[in-house]
Amino acid sequence: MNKKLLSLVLVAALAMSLLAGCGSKEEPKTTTAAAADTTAAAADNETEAPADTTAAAGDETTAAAAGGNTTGETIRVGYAQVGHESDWRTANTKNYQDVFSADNGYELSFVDCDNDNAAQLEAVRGFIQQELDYIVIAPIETAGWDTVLQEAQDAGIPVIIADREIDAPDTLYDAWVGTNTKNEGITAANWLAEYLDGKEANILVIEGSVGASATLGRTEGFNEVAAEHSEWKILDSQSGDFTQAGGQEVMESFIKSYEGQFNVVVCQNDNEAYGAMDAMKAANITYGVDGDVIIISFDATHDGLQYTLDGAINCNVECNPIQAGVVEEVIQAMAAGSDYEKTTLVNDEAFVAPGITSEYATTMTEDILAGRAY
Ligand code: GYE
Repeated sequence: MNKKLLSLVLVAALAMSLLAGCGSKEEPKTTTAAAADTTAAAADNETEAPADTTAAAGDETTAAAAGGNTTGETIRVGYAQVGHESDWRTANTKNYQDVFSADNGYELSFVDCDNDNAAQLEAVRGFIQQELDYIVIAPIETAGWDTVLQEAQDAGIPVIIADREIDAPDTLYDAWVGTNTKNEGITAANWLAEYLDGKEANILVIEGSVGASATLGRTEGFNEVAAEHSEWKILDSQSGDFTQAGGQEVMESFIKSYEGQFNVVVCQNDNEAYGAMDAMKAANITYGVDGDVIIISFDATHDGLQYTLDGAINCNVECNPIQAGVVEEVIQAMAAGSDYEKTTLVNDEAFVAPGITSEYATTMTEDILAGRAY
């Protein structure tokens, strides 16, 4: 069993499938209060798949995952991946390649869709044509899925939506595995309110890719809390496409328009934060715990946490890319004809720079960084 996966905390949702015979009758499971909060927040978010989840804390569980294919026959899985825009994405891809390996009894058809919706639809149609056994999709955007999902269903191929969410009715896919990005946005804003303790915030937001549920969720969650703070002002919010180059470009243009007017930069992933830091450095703007500008980031990848440990990023909200083991567990249950969870949330936490203590986040240490493999 994969060690990393053992450390995942899952919230398993009740969400019974409308499809006869699909879904689990098990109680939802959670290990921490934070995980229960995650579920409750998801239930508030209309655009998200976990809206079906029921917040009920119960038994403890860890992700029993990456156990390998026990059916005795090779299982052919297609994975339509978003692209390779970020360190998070690279880690997610590697995790799928490790879990769905030939040694584990799988044949993985992996397509890097390079953030192109049309390419992603084409990839899924290719999987249908090849009559693969299971299709996994990390959807670039929330919209536009109904037709192709209907095609997969007509072909009798089970579909698992992973990482991000879609707008389609949940009768059109079989399971969903991912993180609650709205809750990540709420955590970031709650931490900021705690840190500022009533002081003014003039905020610039570097959003992720347009139309991605990770962008929509983080924005919605952050804005919901921001709306309760009359002392906060969001000066501007632009997409940096989840890339370092995008983050740098947006930050350079923000500096031109708002130099001297902002004290908070929210980057919706670590790579954007790296680009934003480069742009601020070049403009002699100081940031981090000893600087003039507070930086908030998302993902908490190894390098992002290194910057957090160094005090350059004040707060980094985790998003766990290690999800393939959970997807494999669902596929193994489907193959065995057993019950499985229709919706599985992979839990996230948040980290803050040394010297900061928070009710919403863990203070970074060398040990935490040493334990972060991706
Ligand atoms: O935060 C970002 C990636 O969908 C949660 O996509 C994922 C996001 C992640 O490119 O780095």
